[in-house]
Amino acid sequence: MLMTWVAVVAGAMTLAGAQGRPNILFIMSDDHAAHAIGAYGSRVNRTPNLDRLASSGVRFVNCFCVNSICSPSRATIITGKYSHLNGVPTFNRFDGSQPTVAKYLQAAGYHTGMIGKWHLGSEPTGFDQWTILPGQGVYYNPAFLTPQGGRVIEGYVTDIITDLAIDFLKNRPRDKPFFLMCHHKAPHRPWDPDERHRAMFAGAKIPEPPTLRDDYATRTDAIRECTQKVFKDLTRRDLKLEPPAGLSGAARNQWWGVKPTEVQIRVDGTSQTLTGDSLNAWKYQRYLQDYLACVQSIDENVGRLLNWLDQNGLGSNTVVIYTSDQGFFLGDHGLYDKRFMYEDSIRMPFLVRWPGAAKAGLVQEAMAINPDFAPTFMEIAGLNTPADMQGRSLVPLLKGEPPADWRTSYYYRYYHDPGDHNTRAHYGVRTTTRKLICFWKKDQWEFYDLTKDPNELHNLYNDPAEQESVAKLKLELFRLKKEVKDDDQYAYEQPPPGVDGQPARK
Ligand SMILES: [Ca+2]
Repeated sequence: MLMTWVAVVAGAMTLAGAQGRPNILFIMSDDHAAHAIGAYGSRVNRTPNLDRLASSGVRFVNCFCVNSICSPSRATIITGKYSHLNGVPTFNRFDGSQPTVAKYLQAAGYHTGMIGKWHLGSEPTGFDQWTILPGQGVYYNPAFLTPQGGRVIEGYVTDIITDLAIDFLKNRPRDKPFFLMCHHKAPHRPWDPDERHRAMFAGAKIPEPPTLRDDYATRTDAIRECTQKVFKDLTRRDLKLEPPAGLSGAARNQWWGVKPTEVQIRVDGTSQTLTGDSLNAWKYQRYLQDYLACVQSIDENVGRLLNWLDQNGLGSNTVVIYTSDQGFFLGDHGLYDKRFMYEDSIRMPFLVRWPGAAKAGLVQEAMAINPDFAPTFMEIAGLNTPADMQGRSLVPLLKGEPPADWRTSYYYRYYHDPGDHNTRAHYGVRTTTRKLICFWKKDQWEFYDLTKDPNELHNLYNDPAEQESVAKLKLELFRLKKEVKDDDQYAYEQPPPGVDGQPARK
C-alpha cells in the first residue's frame, strides 16, 4: 500500500509540477434528491444558484451511488471503493488508517479541509483542518468538533457550515492549492428549516409525484413491508406537530414518536380533524414544505460560496462540485428516505464547474458512480488513480469525451436490513436501459425496463417475454459482483454501529 502511495505522489510531481494546480471545492448535501433541483427538471422547487452552477459547468444526469445511505456513500467517496472493500457497509466506524483521496492530495501539496457533516464515527484523517458535526448533528445552534475540542455555534447549521468554509478559505496558506470538502447536514431528516425559509414554504401547495399512491402491484414484498412510507410512517416530530403543554423529556419524545392516524389542524381560525385521504395529502405537503425549505437554504448558501470565490479571484482556478450523498424519495412510490435501488434513491445530483476545462452547459449522460469521485479529484490534482481505487476519473466526461470503453452498467449493494425502516438488503445491476434487483435473503427479484417504464411500476421478472433479458442481466450482475471483488463479505453479518457518538480517538 505504501509503495502505491509513494509512486502516485511521485507521479504527480512529474505530471503537473507544484504550481498552477486547480483548487477543489466539493460541496455535498445530505439526502438532496436531484429532482429537487431546478436544473434537473424539478416540479417542486426552484434553485437559482445550483442552476447557475449547472449552466456554467457540467450536469451529470446519470450519476449513481453504489449503496444508498449516508455513511457508506461518504466512505466510498473518500476511498474510491465499494462498501465491502472500505469496510463501511452500514453505520459502522470508518477505519481512518486506510488510504483516502484527502491523504493523497495532502501528500501532493494540497491544503486539505473538511467542514460539516462527516458521519463516519472516527476522526477525519488526511485533513490539515477539520470542523465536523458529531454524528448527525443538529439544525439549530449545532455543536462542532475540531482537533482542539468541541464548541457550540449559535445559528442555523447550513449558514454556519458555509461561514466555516469561507473562514477556511480566508485563512488558507496562499502558496498551496486547496481541497475543501464542505458537507451540509441539510436536508436530512428531521427537516428543520430556518424561520425565513419555513415561512417561504408554509402553506405552499407542492405538486404530488405521479407514484405517490403506488399500489405496489407486481412488486416483491420488500417495498410493501418497508416502513419509510409518507402516509404511514412519518411521525408527529417529522410533521412538526406541537406537543401538549407540559410534556417534556422522555414523555415528549414518546409523543413525538407516534405515527398519527388523526391530526387536528386549524384553518382560518377553525379546527379541523384530518383522517384518511385528507390526512395523507396533508402529510405529503408538510413533509415536502419542510424538506424544500431546507433545500432553499442550501441553494442560497451555495450561491454565497460561489460569489465569495468570484469576489476573491478564485472563480477561474477552482473546480466547484455540488452533489448529495445519495438521492431521496420525495413521495415517489409513496416513500421518503432512500436505501432502495430505485431511481429516485440512487440518482445523485452531480454538477461540476471547472472554467477552461469542463464544457460549460454540457449535459453528460454517461454513467458515473460515486467511486469515481476520488479518481476524479486525483486527476484534477494531476495524480494518477491508485490501482486499488475502483472508480474511474470523470475528467474525460467533463470535457465531453467519454472513453470508448466507458461503463454501460454498474453494481449496487445495500446491507442495512432491517435497519431503521425495515428495508430489505438487496443487490443489483443497472444498465443504461434495464435494472435487475435481488433481495438475496428472500431470493425475490425485480426486473425493470427503464426505457418503457422509467417510474419502475412494472416488475417484469416473471414475464415470459423478458426471460432472455433477465438471464442476460443475471450474468452481468454476477460478472460485476466478481469484478468489484464482492465476496459477500457483509452479506449476513454487519459490523457494529459506531457513527453516531463522538468520534473516538484511537
Ligand atoms: Ca444521506
